[in-house]
Amino acid sequence: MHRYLIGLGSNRPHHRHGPPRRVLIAAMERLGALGEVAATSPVVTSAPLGPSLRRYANAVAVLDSALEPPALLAELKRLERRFGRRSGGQRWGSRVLDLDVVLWSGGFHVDPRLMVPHPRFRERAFVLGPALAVAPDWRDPLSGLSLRQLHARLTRPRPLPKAARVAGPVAQ
Ligand code: A4P
Ligand code: MG
Repeated sequence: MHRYLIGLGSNRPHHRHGPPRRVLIAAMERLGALGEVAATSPVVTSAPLGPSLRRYANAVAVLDSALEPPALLAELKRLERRFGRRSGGQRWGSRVLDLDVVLWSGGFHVDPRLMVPHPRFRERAFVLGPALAVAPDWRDPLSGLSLRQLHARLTRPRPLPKAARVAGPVAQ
């Protein structure tokens, strides 16, 4: 059995489920077909990163599954298509449903089709915020930091490095 942290995003309504927030709630239910959903986060909304203009709804889910990472990715892609996502659109374009593997209990998984940990999750408040609600102590195998620590780094202003403080204000 493996444990996965799955990131969910949506910035297009679905004809039956409705607005992005409802899409994510429906998708989190459907994840149960792939194993057992141990926890789901609240849904947050944020401005789009990238070219799309529509606001996003994001959430994360903790999924326990017997599937190996490549098989899980194939199922996640199938689920995206079932929610009406078309393949071949613009990268980072608007989408009904995006499912990413953020972390897994096996540490790293590196192949051209699937990189875990997700390469960009450490800079994303819309992943780390929801993740804090469900798995604050899960450690990123790359940095060794917990999700709580990664989130704090992202949201709390940090003091300047000591050298910069000693040097005083920089001339304009
Ligand atoms: N792939 C590699 N690693 C992974 C992984 N860990 N999880 C491959 C999932 N897929 C992974 O993904 C392209 C290919 O990445 C997959 O076929 C898989 O083989 P995609 O979902 O088809 O395309 P994408 O989502 O447009 O690209 P990408 O690079 O996955 O983008 P992201 O990182 O998912 O970012 N702004 C806000 N506010 N909220 C968002 O959720 N999301 C994105 C997309 C941009 N801006 C956003 C948000
Ligand atoms: Mg994606």
